[in-house]
Amino acid sequence: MASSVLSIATQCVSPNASSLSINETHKGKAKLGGSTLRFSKSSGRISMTVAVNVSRFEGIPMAPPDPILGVSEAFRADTNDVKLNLGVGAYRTEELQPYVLNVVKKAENLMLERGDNKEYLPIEGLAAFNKATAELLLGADNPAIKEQRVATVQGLSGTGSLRLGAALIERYFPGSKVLISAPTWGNHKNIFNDARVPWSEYRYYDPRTVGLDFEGMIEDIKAAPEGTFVLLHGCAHNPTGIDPTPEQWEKIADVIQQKNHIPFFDVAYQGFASGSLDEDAASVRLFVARGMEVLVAQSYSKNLGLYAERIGAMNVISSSSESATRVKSQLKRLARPMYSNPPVHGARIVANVVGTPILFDEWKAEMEMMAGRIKNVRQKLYDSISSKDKSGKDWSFILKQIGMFSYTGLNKNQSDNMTNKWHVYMTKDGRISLAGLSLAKCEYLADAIIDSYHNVS
Ligand code: KET
Repeated sequence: MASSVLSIATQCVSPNASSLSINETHKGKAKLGGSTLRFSKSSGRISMTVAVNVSRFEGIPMAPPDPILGVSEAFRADTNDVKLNLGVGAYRTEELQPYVLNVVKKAENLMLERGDNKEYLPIEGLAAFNKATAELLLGADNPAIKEQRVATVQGLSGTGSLRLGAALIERYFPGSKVLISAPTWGNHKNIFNDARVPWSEYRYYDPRTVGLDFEGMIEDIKAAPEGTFVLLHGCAHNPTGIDPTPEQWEKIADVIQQKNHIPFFDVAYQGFASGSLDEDAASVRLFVARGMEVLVAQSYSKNLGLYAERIGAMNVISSSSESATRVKSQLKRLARPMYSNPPVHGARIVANVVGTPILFDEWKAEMEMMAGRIKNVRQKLYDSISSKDKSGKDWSFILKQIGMFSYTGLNKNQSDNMTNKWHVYMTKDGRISLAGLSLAKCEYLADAIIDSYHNVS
């Protein structure tokens, strides 16, 4: 890198004499071409610094836009009225507006009435939140909770919790690998890369059947060296919207158990897949019921609409309360130098909603409403596409997929056409967020998909 500062020091005989004549009025600073000369004079020594307009950060290259959040930036920059943001997985109303849940507003009012303070939380987060979140995940009467085998630490939403889990792996399982589904949520690989945890992929999606490649998945998990961490999406797999059946989950658990692997669940959509919190946690609970040790990262971004509050948790379910205590102490140790302690606002909202029976019931109703709206647009999109497209292509995969997304099978060029020609913003892997779609826009989207699919290779 080019040096950006040039210093010249001139030794003078007398404090007032100088080989450079400095006019009192220009003392301190002068312009020379595009550069700035700075003078300072002390005890007979005049030093002159030339600050050249070359940044010290010259060697830092431009980062590419984020494949998901970068789509929202591009959407904001588009001035066309027909534009549609189906990039990020964020719930919108039928009017395509962001939605703050009523239970969240009620919980916030409760907090105001109580006049809660803004003291630091402990490193592990709000105790009432940690209790509520583990119970929501595992069921309040889960033996693992009763036996105090669950180490729960409040995290910076799903991402921060995954990052904490990755840091634990890096520190205490050096050399261990994480197996990640192909494809997966765009940020998983970044998280493990930055935590310096090696990863590889297991087969998951079969483009021929537009379904789960179950045989491939099992083979790849079997082939991984013993003690591998297997990253699993608890429900509503992102981006494919394809989940294993309960029977397939049992078989996945069999292989993971046989191979002494460690399951690492990412639970970002509890309640959003089926509309039921318990049903959506069934995969995690099945593994825990077998007595397996499990890592689980949770997020409240989607199911409580708390995207910007950054609230989630890292849970480690261990085989003994002693090891859970030790694991928790280490999670705290990892968190302290990273962000010290987590924010309180979202934690209080979750604790209030989950811990107040009336609010909890209301939350479930609101979640069903959100999941229901997504199901309605899913159906309408399918109806629109299948009535407009005369080519005979089978679009029924749209109905089979679950959760917030539809994995359309559109390739990068076709996805580019969706954006460039139709102003439909989506990720380049062909994923569209149905949570950002309204019934009114389904026909338009159907036209865009049909055009992109048939007219772009
Ligand atoms: N896991 C999965 C599978 C996931 O889809 C997301 C977010 C997260 C974790 C993390 O969310 P957090 O807000 O950190 O709790 N996914 C959406 C948003 C994003 O990419 O950040 C998305 O896929 O659009």
